[in-house]
Amino acid sequence: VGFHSRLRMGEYYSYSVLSTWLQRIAENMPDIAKLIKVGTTIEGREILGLKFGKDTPDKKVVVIDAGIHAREWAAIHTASYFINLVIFDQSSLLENKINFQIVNSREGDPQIQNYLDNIVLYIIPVLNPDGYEYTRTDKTNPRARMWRKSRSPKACAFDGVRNSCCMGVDLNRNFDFRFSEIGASRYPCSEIYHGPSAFSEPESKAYSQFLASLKGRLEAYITLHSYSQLWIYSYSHRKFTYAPDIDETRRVAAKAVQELGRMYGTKYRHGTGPEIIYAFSGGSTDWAKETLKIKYSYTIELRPGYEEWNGFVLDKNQLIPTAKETWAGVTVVLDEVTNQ
Ligand code: ING
Ligand code: ZN
Repeated sequence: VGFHSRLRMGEYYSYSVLSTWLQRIAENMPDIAKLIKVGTTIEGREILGLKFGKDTPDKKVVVIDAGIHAREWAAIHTASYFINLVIFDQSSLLENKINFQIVNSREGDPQIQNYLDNIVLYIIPVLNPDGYEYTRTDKTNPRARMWRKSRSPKACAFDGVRNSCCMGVDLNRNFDFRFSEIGASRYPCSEIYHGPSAFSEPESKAYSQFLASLKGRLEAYITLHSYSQLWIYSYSHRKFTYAPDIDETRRVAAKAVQELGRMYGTKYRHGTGPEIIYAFSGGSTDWAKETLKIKYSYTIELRPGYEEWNGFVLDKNQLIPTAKETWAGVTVVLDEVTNQ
């Protein structure tokens, strides 16, 4: 437990380690980071995040999240890496101050300093901690690692043959955008079960309220998933259905995937869901785009490419490169918001 509140990157951590880490950062660096509590999960875990930058009412807000789907560990690592990037530079600055300039100065990254001075950035690395813990801990069930949904209690439905009962809701089908229309299932045993009604789940409900509380200031919302190497925008329930600012949305997405690819040559495609993978409804970005009128609302599918068979298990040596290139793409959006 050093002053830096550093967590070694390139590793996977339990939710309790990540939670303690977020708390330490907020305690050690109160000028830079504040702990935020989005809500409580069905199993009683706190959904925690950090708020970076001094909050004044005129500042624009950006929210980045990950881990709405339990098995998408690379996304959780990437969000954690973003936190590490922001605090690493800041902690070296702070340490210099605290040690009265005795320590050699390592300049903070001016780009990150620019964000901290001019916008408010929230990072919530694990939206579905119950599901995440289930994928980590239940070694008795080999399928647990591939769990996607929340851990809400069993619900039952007659599927034509029998009455089937299963746990969990796909939280990225539970938002109040064209709820249950397409690419979602009404059967609780499906991986894409949308739940009994929009925002029936404490996680999605609390998160929607958190995002709604930022309405008017929220300029960008980015949710990290894996995998397929895609940069997805609205709307995804039907082909050729766009928000009025689609040209700007596309322009920034194209620039982001170009910047991302510059680092290691990773190839991303961009488009709406039905343009590049499949149509679906009830997801967080489409809800945010429509309800909160957010300028930039993106779902990012990280490495590996869609041709990979089981990309949810990403080799540890790919974690840092994945996070770094994604940051390069995300800074395109952050720069748009900061400098406009
Ligand atoms: N993918 C997203 C999902 O929730 C998605 C895919 C997002 C499709 C946004 C269209 C629009 O199904 C993963 N990997 O969860
Ligand atoms: Zn996902």
